[in-house]
Amino acid sequence: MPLFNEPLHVGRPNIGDRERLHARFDKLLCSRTLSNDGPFVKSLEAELTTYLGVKHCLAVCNATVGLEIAIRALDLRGEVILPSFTFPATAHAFAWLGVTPVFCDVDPTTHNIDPQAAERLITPRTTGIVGVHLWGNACDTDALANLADRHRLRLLYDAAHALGCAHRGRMIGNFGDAEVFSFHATKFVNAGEGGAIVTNDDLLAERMRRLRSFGLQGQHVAEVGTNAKMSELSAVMGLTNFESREDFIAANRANFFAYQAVLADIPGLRIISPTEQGRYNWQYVVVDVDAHEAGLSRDEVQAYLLAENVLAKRYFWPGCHRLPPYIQDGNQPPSLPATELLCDRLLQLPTGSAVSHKDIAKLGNFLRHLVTRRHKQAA
Ligand code: T4K
Repeated sequence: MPLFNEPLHVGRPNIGDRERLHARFDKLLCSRTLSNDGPFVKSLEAELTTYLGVKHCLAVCNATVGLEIAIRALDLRGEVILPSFTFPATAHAFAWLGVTPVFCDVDPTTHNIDPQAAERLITPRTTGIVGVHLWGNACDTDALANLADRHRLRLLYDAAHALGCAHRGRMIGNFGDAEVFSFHATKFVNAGEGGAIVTNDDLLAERMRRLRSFGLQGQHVAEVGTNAKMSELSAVMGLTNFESREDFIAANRANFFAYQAVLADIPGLRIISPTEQGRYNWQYVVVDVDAHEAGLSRDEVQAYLLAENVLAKRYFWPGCHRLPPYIQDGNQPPSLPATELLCDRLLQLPTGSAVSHKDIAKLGNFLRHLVTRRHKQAA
């Protein structure tokens, strides 16, 4: 018998107040307005604008397409520098539009793009830099802004993980030219599928609004656009879940500290803490596995957990620079030592409102038993 009868997932969706959800769906069905800038999309955008303290918020169908809209609106071409240590969507958004992603190494402590390494990758073809606020930890926004200014580059942030996180007292969403959030099912605030682009730049917002809806300016097609609109169904889900955000954050936070306590003295397992105090969404529980100290590799730990019905994740393995579409013409992938290290060592454990402290205690004790047994075998 596995340790858990029901599988324990990373990314099990949080569900907000069901009564409100049902009431909103009823209203939606009665209204027969299902898309095209409907009232629920507008409400979600208004809520996010206030919460983040930004000037403009555009709800979109998902963060990947949100990135694509921002890429077009910022006129990014040629080469763009971005971290390899991210979900493939970050790189794909560029490659999809014919922009070459140039993969940069990350800072091994923050797991975010290393601005000095980024500077070394700038060529005459570079038009922009992309920071990913991984696990909700802010990038070095000052250094990146400085770099972008000095080289006249655009600066875009993939904030898919970072809703509800602040950097030095300022909400993420206010950095760079634009930032893109994800409301995918696995994010702590989900719309089923969805995302939002935010910016404080009026002209950019106007252009992105056009691009989101077939290039339409009023009734006229002003330029080539796409369809990146969020449906009213997603907005109902997003709005209702957004209202429960503080409950979800509290659950994530309590889970994080429960994991921290239970993993505290297990040799070779170290839980990664947020890089700064203050507002944080705690939506990923990231553990660094030191194979030498633990006596087991990250992949072995993952396999043992899987046998017990725990679907831990290897975000992000392999690094984007090692994915087949980015190894062209038999070229060797670039040397990104910090990225390689993190790709080989990090493991994400289940959290969110579907995970109980009892589950965490059981899982932690299992990991302790696993490492102790290995140490005894080695002695
Ligand atoms: N940038 C970054 C840095 C990102 O991390 C992401 C997405 C994006 C951009 C793009 O955002 P979107 O275009 O998606 O808005 C998941 C998500 O699919 C992906 O959105 C997310 N990042 C990434 C970190 O995680 P997978 O491959 O792990 O998904 P999957 O299907 O294995 O699901 C994970 C676990 O969640 C499973 O064990 C089952 C559980 N699950 C999943 C879904 C969809 C459920 O229990 N219910 C569900 O409905 O990528």
